[in-house]
Amino acid sequence: MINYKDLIIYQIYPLSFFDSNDDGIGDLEGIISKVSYIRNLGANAIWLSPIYESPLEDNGYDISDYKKINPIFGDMETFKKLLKVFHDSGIKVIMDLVVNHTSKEHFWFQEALKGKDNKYHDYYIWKDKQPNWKSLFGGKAFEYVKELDEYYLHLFAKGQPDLNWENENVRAEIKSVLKFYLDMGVDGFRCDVINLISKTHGIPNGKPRFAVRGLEHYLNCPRIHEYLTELREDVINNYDAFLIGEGVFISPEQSIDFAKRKEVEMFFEFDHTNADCHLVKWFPKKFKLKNLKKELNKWQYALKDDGWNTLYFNNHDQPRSVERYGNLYFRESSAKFLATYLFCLKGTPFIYQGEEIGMTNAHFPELSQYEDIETKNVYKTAKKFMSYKHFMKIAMKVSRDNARTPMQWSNEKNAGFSNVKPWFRINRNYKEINVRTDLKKANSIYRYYERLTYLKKTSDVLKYGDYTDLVPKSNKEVKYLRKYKNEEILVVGNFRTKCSVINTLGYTNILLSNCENKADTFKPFEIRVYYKEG
Ligand code: ISL
Ligand code: CA
Repeated sequence: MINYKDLIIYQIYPLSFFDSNDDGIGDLEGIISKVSYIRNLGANAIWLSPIYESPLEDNGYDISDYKKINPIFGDMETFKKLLKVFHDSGIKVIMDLVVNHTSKEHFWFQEALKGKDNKYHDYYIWKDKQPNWKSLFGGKAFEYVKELDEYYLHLFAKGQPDLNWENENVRAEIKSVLKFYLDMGVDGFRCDVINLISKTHGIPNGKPRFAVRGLEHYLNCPRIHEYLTELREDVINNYDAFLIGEGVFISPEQSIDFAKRKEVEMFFEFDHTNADCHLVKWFPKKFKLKNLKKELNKWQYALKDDGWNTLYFNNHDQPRSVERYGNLYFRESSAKFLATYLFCLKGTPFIYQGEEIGMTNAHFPELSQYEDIETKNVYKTAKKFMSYKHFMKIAMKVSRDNARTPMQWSNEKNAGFSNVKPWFRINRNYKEINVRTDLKKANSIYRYYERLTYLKKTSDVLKYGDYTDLVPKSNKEVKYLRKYKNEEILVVGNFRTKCSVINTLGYTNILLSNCENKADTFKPFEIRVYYKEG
């Protein structure tokens, strides 16, 4: 049985990971060639962002054929090879499952457009009159189709029509997709925006003055449990597999509810990503450590006995944490600090490609340099009330493209990602920040992660211990306890940019630390993990 509580999951964004065949785009052979890199880091699972056939309007989160691999990444044989190679190395493979919507190029949608009596028309959500819902990518959530004189729902981009889960044929199709990959040996799925798949029957208008209009009609709506239970009982539970949900605006109580019903083992929550913004990242506020702690603590305490946490700072949608929360002047120590803080909490940790070498935001100054559909769409709305200059100032910090630049493998041309011009710009700092440099250096961020992943995997107290934050209000220090049976761990860190004396409560045995230092005075961004027995 897979114990998902034992996993350390490395997220791969295939477009930007490694190009094996000189077309400037990352691919499956590229991922295969890096298996030892991932194994040596200590990850025992990978999550692949979507690799299915797709027009890539939303970089693969718009699927046009669930049972085909996008030829730019490889083919089904190469995917089977990838599965074997990773499994042979003791690494589980988790795929991304995007079933709230498809691409508009999907055969089902193309058929749906042919007429109201086409079998596939009801696979999507249509209305004669346009409800007032807003898209999560900016603008309206409904798009008019002249030939049908109807509007279809797209919670994301226009090219991502929402599937109608009320239609049992849709559910049967999705189950067949799950079965297809589970039969091949896939170990689980990260389920994209899974708490949005059920909509209020009839698609009524949303509350008029609500910021995200329509939200109350698709967020955790009643049939969600019925749908997920059906997937579990008819398919997933026949395999040794598990689900990670992406839970838009999900609360700890809801996450526990899903876990107790044995529908989704764990969720990506979003609360802690609001430590530097007002609800959505486009309205930034100054980052404060105590705001981050407040949200992480809320989840740590609430899921003490039931449910299970995911631990993440980075993914393909989030700007790079080393500069979002850390400090670029202390890039190495603050990257290690954040990793330690995160990994020693209770839950399954995630590493997003490049995080293990402290990759930073891209800061592209012009909108024309961006690829991300969300960034471009949001600008269309934002320009009505802010200047281009102001928008770009925000985008440089928060755009999803900050996380999507090609992986920096070496200081060679194109950062060693590809021999030809890559599909997307490389971060200018690749000569200094890259894997080769980190592998050569004994105390690099990568080398620190090797120790951290080992510690997490081999320590029961880090996996299962109770958690207590000793300084929840502090913006300057991290200090928390983990306790399990007769073992204790104390994590203590100095979040200041200057040295500081910190009381380590009599603990003396340091298991891991990002500085060679035992003194009472902590260096800037120094963090230590202490251990005590009995
Ligand atoms: O990225 C976000 C904010 O910048 C989120 O609102 C994001 O759109 C939301 O978390 C859903 O994300 C997932 O589904 C999207 C896709 O674009 C994201 O990449 C994916 O992680 C639609 O499929
Ligand atoms: Ca390629």
